[in-house]
Amino acid sequence: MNNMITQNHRVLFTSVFGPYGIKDRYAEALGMQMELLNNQVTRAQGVHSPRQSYLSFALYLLAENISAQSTVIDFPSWKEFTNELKNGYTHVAISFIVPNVLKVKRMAEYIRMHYPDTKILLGGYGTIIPDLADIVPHDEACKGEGVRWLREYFGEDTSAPLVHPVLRNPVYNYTYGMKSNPRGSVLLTGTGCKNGCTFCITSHMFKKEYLPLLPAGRDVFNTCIKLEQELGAVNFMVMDENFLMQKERGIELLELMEMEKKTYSFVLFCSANIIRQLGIDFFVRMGISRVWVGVESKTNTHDKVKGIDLRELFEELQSHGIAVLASTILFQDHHDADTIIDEINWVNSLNSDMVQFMNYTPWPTTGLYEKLESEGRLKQIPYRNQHGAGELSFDHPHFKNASDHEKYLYNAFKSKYRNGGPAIMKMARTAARGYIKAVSDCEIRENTGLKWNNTTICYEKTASPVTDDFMRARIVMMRNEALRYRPALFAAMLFSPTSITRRLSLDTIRLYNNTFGRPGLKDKIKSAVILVSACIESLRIIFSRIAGKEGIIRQPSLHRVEYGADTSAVTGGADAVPGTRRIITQK
Ligand code: B12
Ligand code: SF4
Repeated sequence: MNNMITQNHRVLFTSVFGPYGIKDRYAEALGMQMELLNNQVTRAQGVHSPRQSYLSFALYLLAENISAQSTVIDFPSWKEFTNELKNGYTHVAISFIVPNVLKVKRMAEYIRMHYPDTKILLGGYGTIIPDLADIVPHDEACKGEGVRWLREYFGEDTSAPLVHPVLRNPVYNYTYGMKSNPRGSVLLTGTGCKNGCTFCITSHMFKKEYLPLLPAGRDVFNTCIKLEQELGAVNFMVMDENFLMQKERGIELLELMEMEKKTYSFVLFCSANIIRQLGIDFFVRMGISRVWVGVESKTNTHDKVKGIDLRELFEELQSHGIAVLASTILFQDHHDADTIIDEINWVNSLNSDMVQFMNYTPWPTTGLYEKLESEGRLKQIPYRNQHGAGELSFDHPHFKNASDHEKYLYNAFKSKYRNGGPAIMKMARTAARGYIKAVSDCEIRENTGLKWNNTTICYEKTASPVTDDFMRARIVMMRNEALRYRPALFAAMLFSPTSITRRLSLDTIRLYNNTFGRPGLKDKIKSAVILVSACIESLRIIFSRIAGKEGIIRQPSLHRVEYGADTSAVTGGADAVPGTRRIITQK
């Protein structure tokens, strides 16, 4: 196929239809909300749980990087999806994950019935389903990196530079029920991971390879600039399994940030060994504000955590202002009624700001799946129920009762909350501690003539004292970030679950007062407004529970973007930003 033909194509990119997190004929409620924090990180934290939803990033990335005229619809209702089809498309490309397979089935069957000439392309993690062809009618399925695959499908240049989408992130933001404007964006820097941990679908999906989308530090930096210019964003969520594993890219990015005086900040995934290799000073300088670290298990030690004292590491990160989200897996084979509790207590004792608990899930194509299959231990659990928060899809040696699988998971979240306190209070504490440390460390370094060396990635002695302008600018940013939490602290204390966590909240308020002075009138008013909002939100949660739900289920609304037909998308590239984008309408 050539570009002339591509010009005649009209491609609709879509996510699965909503509502999400509500049990119906197509998907489950438990574990299926379109939110990260409330669904699988601060679950059981009730009113304290920060509420955010994210776009289906792959759709925009794909649409941006082919030259055919394209439309993205993200989070459509069934009606919005069927109405959109009336606009006439030659291809419908659907991104989905395993537990949403019945939604895709409905969408694909509808297309086949009403638009038999339209080609159906599937992509995303749902394509690992072994009997997918029997369930969902489709023409092609992309089982891996989509940009190269789609370009090949449409006969375009697969090696053309990548055009990065410009996306506001998150989609919405609520703190104690108070809505605020999302300010950040997202960086899609690469897919996959070469480590190939046996259970890990994000590695196996990409054949245990890392496939960079933004290979060099300069590509990432240029993309940050583009996102700042177009959205005013300076905080970025980095979608990459282990962004800093490509050390040279990270180091180059920091070098460019320093040269251009850009104190961007990042939220990212990073394994413990990489944090240790790069060192805390690099992390602070880079502006990492939150890091997601897989701890997996106390006994089943993976290479990435081997020999590392995680509690010490987390304390080091937090004392430098970097919030830690630890993630761990329940119901590994060595877990029994005692060891699973030990494991949960151990993870909680690491004192991270947040923990993601997830039930062990053997995803097709992984080493774990093959092992369990060969042992005859896979159970026939419907795909819609394979979301990591419910019944295990394999026979566990010690936990035979399905209700235990849900119960232990829920109780793990509850114990984290009751022992550690609300995540929002913990993150506020971390941010304030980081600011205090950054100020004193910077002062000491300036007075003793220590200067940052981006080649050795550490501070080194120089003949005379130097002013560290970059770090001073970073400190201003850290201060502002810490102060953003302040209005929520009073609500965090009043709604605290136990007397211990209430004392911790009070202590955090004192830390803020000692560091930043007593709150001014504006902050007091904001605190009062948040408190009222928290009371209303609490009542809403109570009503939701009476109605049989775990809490308030929020829905992201339709996000629709049209991309005009143009070959510039495949000849642009990170250096050519921002002129290469082809958006014609957006709502
Ligand atoms: C962001 C995210 C979310 C967001 C979803 C945002 C949204 N609007 O969809 C939130 C936090 C809400 C979420 C929720 C859940 N998620 Co989630 N999520 C992710 C995460 C971290 C990143 C996905 C992403 O955007 N990556 C960046 C893009 C660029 O990469 P990509 O999606 O892989 O897309 C590439 C290819 O796959 C391909 N591609 C993708 N779609 C398509 C479509 C076509 C047509 C083509 C050609 C190609 C193609 O091309 C892209 C570029 O190469 C992944 C883990 C990960 N690191 O990837 C888990 C992940 C996708 N989630 C997962 C799961 C299970 C869930 C939940 C059930 C909760 C849970 N238990 O984890 C819920 C379900 C919510 C729901 N109702 O659907 C699993 C899916 C497993 C599976 N085999 O299906 C993953 C892999 C995590 C894991 N390791 O288990 N999630
Ligand atoms: S290091 Fe993390 S992303 Fe990589 S394979 Fe292991 S679990 Fe997956």
